[in-house]
Amino acid sequence: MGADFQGWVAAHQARFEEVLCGLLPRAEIAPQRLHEAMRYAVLDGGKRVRPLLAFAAGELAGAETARVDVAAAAVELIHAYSLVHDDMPCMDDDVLRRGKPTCHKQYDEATALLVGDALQTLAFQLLAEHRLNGHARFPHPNLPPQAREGANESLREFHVNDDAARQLEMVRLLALASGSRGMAGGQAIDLSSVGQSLTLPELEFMHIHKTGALIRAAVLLGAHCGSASAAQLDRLDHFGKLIGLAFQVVDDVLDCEADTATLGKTAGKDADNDKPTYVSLLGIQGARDMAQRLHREALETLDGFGEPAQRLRELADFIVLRKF
Ligand code: GRG
Repeated sequence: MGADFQGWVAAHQARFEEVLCGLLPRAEIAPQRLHEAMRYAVLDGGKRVRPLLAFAAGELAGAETARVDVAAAAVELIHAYSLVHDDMPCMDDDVLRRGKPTCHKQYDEATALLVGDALQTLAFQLLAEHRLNGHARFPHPNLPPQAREGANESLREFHVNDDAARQLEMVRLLALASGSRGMAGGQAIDLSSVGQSLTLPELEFMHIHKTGALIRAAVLLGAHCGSASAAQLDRLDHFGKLIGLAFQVVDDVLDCEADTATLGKTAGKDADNDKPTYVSLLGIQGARDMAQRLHREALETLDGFGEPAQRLRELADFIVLRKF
């Protein structure tokens, strides 16, 4: 991974942190504890892989960064909500996430439940309100005065000239990816598969939904912020599907091979919980081979896009080669 790519990642991560900071309700606003817990769950942690995919797809489609910010934030809020709920005792029951206590440990279960609910609805609120009437509403009214003057200055009043139909399509895409035919459905299958032996197609179906759907949506939403053609969107959708699955295969390998400190979450949970994974089905080497194959196929779908797809290629490399 080149220094240029690392610089791109670091710059986007830092800038996006400011964006999220401004879009989340301030902790001083009532209900303070809920807002503080929402900020705890979202800010200061995570690789931001989904937003980075949205930014890279947006670059390919010639989108303004400020426009992609809203779509990327919506996806990341859905992701953060899913992690908060997944960590709760009724699901995966974990105590560590992103290197710090899970939300229900830091606060309490009822608060964690509401954090997830509120992050999910905020995601759709952002997609709906930031693209209306020709102008985005940055800086967000929740921003404190000093932040309005500072970090989000570049986001102020960028012109949004896309039509309401495209905005609606983005809301639809994110809802589909998050709901029972996407992430929540995949999670339901995951919870019911504990102690079961799944076939490879069954495992794939589960992960294409649980993990893949949101990653796929991140790519598509980023591209929708620009001017990708229907044929390009189809190819990007296929790229998102392949790289989303590769992400999960690598996640299964890391769960076996990496340690808790590196992952920032409890390692070895899948085996402890007797969950079917790519490693349990294919062995470590088989899972690694599968990740390589998915990576190769994902890169092939980008053939023909040329230089503008370079960041997507590099992100695909990162997803497969990552160590955390
Ligand atoms: C609760 C509806 C609902 C869904 C939960 C995403 C999920 C579904 C559960 C998380 C469990 C898990 C570990 C899934 C494996 C893949 C995954 C989503 C890992 C975490 O994503 P990263 O590595 O996390 O992008 P960071 O912290 O970097 O954002």
